[in-house]
Amino acid sequence: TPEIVTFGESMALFMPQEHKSIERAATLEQSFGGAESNVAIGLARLGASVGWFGSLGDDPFGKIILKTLRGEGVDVSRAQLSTEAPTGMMFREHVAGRLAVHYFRKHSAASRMLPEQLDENYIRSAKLLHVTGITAALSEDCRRTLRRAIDIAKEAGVLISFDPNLRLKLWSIEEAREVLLPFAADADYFLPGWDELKLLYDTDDYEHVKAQLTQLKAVSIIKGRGDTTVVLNNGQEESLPFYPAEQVVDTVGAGDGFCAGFLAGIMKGLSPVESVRLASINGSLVVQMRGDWEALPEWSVVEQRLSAKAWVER
Ligand code: KDG
Repeated sequence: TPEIVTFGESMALFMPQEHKSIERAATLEQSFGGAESNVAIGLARLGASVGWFGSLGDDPFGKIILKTLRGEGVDVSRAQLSTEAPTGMMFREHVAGRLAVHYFRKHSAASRMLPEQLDENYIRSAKLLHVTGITAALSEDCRRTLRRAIDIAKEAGVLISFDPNLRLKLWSIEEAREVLLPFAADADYFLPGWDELKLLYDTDDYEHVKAQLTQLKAVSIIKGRGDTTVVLNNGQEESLPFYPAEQVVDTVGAGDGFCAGFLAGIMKGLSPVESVRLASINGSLVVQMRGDWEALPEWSVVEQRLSAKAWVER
């Protein structure tokens, strides 16, 4: 079994070349995305042992997603191609300079995931289970599946990492709060963005949020408070600067790249603070190219930047 196991929905992704709107684009470029598979690819490129599973449609999109993940070295032995429902799709475009996302995923294969389909031993024999709040937003069945996977991991002493990945296109903030905060309470590593925390705790007051997070058992990694990441670990707080990106082309996937770097660090036995350094380098590389995961670096690249420590001490 892989050391890190993750699951969720991956979708075909279509977007115009350059920063165009769909209405103005004659052709669309094809890729795929999905927060958890983005993380899995990131981990595999850093040399970690990782498995991703989920349901995809038995269609060209599902097939190329599986083939690509397999080619990246992600274990997909527990993933399924379903003949009952299609692979979900998403479209991204730029309208008036702003990124817009359109989902076509309502009755996708992934949204029909069931707890009974989980391979319990696969989860039990991992060291860490990584999940995100997107899965909880897909359907009642997916929410139960997520709950079950977390319970299996907890019972077996498998570490849990949780990225809330708030997607307000999929559900309301009220619903998200009610469902996501209990999941956060089960996590060993909680990786929210500061913007997400403000919404989840319904406040701009950092001290208040900090007090809430301190009550969780998790090490909390708050991404993007200003241009820093804050590590809250057992009442200790440490702030680290973002690794500077030479150019920013596409910020989608930055959080997943960050997460992959962080978890790779933890699996290598680094401290949470050291893992955030790695995470920050990884995240900064993702934003310099289009697509969610294409620009994720290999370990040698990150290692080189990690040893050039100047940015840490500035
Ligand atoms: O983090 C990037 C993801 O948002 C993207 O790949 C699509 O998983 C996705 C989602 O549900 O929004």
